[in-house]
Amino acid sequence: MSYTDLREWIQKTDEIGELARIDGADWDLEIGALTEVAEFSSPSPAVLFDHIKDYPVGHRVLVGMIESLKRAAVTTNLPTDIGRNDFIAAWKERLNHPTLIPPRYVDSGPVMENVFTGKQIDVLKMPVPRWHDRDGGRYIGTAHVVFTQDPDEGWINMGVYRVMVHDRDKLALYISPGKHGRIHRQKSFDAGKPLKVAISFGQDPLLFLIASRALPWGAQELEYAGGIKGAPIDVIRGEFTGLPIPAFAEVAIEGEVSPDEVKEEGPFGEWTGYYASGERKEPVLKIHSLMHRNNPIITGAPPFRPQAGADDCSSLIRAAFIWDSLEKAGVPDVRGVACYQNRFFTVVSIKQRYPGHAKQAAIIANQCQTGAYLSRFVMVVDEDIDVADFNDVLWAMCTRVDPENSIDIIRRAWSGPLDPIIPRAEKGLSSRAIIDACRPYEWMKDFPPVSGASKELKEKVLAKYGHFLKR
Ligand SMILES: Cc1cc2nc3c(=O)[nH]c(=O)nc-3n(C[C@H](O)[C@H](O)[C@H](O)COP(=O)(O)O)c2cc1C
Ligand SMILES: [Mn+2]
Repeated sequence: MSYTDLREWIQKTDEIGELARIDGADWDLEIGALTEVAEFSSPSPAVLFDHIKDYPVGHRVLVGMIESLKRAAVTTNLPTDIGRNDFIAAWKERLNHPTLIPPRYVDSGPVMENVFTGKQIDVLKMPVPRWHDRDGGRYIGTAHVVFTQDPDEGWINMGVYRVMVHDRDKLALYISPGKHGRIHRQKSFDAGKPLKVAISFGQDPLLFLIASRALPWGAQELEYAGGIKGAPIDVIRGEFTGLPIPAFAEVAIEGEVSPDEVKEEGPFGEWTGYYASGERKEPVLKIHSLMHRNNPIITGAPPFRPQAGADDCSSLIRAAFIWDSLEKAGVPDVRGVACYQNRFFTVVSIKQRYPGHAKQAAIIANQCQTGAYLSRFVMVVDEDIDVADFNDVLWAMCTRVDPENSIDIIRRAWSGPLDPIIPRAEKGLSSRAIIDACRPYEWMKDFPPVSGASKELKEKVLAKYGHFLKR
C-alpha cells in the first residue's frame, strides 16, 4: 500500500516534485482561475492552497489530484514510471479480474476530531471556493464522495455529484438522471422517505477516482477501492445515516435530502465548457452533522472545458472501461481505445474479422455503461491507426469515411441537462454519430495501399543522412 490518507498522499506528491503551493489566494474566483491555469499548463501540478483570504491558516484546498499520469499511478497503486498503454492495460486487467476488499468499520478516526450538530454546523467555516464567475453559489463538492444506499437492495454506492452551499447547514446535491444516486433518491422518494446521504469533502484521492467511475449497478465502489489499495478502507458508521464515512476523511457530513423542500441549484461551470444546466429547483440536503479533522483540507476538481488530448488519467481509465465492456460483450480483436474531449468523442481500433464487426464495436462502445451518458461521436478505425495519435485519427476519418455511407445516427440516447446542444425545455435525450472509418469490409483488400516509406527504410536513411537534418 503506497499511502494511507490524503495527507500522506500530499507528502508523496511533494516528494515526486508534482506539488505546487499557493498562499494568499481568495476563495472567491482566484482559486478557481488558478486551478484552471494549472490544469491547462504542462506539466500540470497538484496545487495546495493555504493562507486563504478570510480563513485561518491551515484551512486548505487541494486541486489537480489526478491530472498527471504519475500522480494517477501513485493514487491507483501502479508504478510511477508507467506509460499510457500500460496504464490502460493495468486498468483493463483490474476490471476483468477485480479484487474486492470490503471496508473495515472502525469506532473512530481523524475525521471525528471536530464534530458539530444543530446550530453549531457551519460549512462556510471552511474555505469553500466560488470556482467560476457565473456559478450560482460556492461549491463544496467537486472532488468529494457521496454515499447512498439502495433502499430495496441494500448495497452502498459511491458517486461524485456536485454539491453547492445554500447556507450554513443546507446544501444542494445535483444528481443527473440515470446515475445510481439518483435512482436511490427516486426509490426513497417513491416510498415517501427522504434520501439519507453521507458525504466526504476531502479524502483519499482514490475514493474520489473510483466514485466518479461508472461501475455497474449494484457494484460497491468501496470494495473496488479497497481492492486497488490492497487493504480495506477504514470507515466509521455514520450515527444518523448508518452509512460509511471514511475514517481518514478531512471533512464529512451526514444529512438527508427531502422531497418536500426544493431550492435553486446552479448554474455551474460544467465539464462541457458551458453553464448548460442553468439554474433549476433541486431537493435541499439538510445537514444533520458536520465533522472535520483539525486544519481540514477540501479537495476540489472543478470542471473546465474538456481537453483535446486523450492522455489525462480520467480519459485513460474511461478507455479501459470501454475496452473492458467491448471484451465482455464478446467483440474480438480490439486493438485500442481512446477518449477525446471527455465523454464526447471515442475512438476504437479493431482488426476487422467479419462484416459488421466495426458497427458492433461502435454501438457497444457508445452504449455500454461508461460510454452511453452524454456522448456525441464514436469512431471505429482499422488496426494500423494509432488511436492515441489525433493526426492518425483525423487522417482515417478524412480518407476512409464516405459520409453518405459511413455514418449512422443513434437517436434518443441517454443525455441530460448538462448537454449544451439540447434546448433547456427538452433536456434528457440526444443523438450520436457512429462513424465507421475502417476500410469498407467488402473491398478492403482492394483499398488503395497506404503510401510512405517503411519504418526500416526511414531508420536506414536516418542513420545514413540524419545529420543533414540536424541544425
Ligand atoms: C469532478 C466530477 C464532477 C461530477 N459531477 C457530477 C454531478 O454533479 N452530477 C452527476 O450526476 N454526475 C457527476 N459526475 C459524474 C459521476 O460522478 C459519474 O457518472 C459516476 O459514475 C457516478 O456514480 P454512479 O455510476 O455510481 O452513479 C462528476 C464526475 C466528476 C469526475
Ligand atoms: Mn455506482
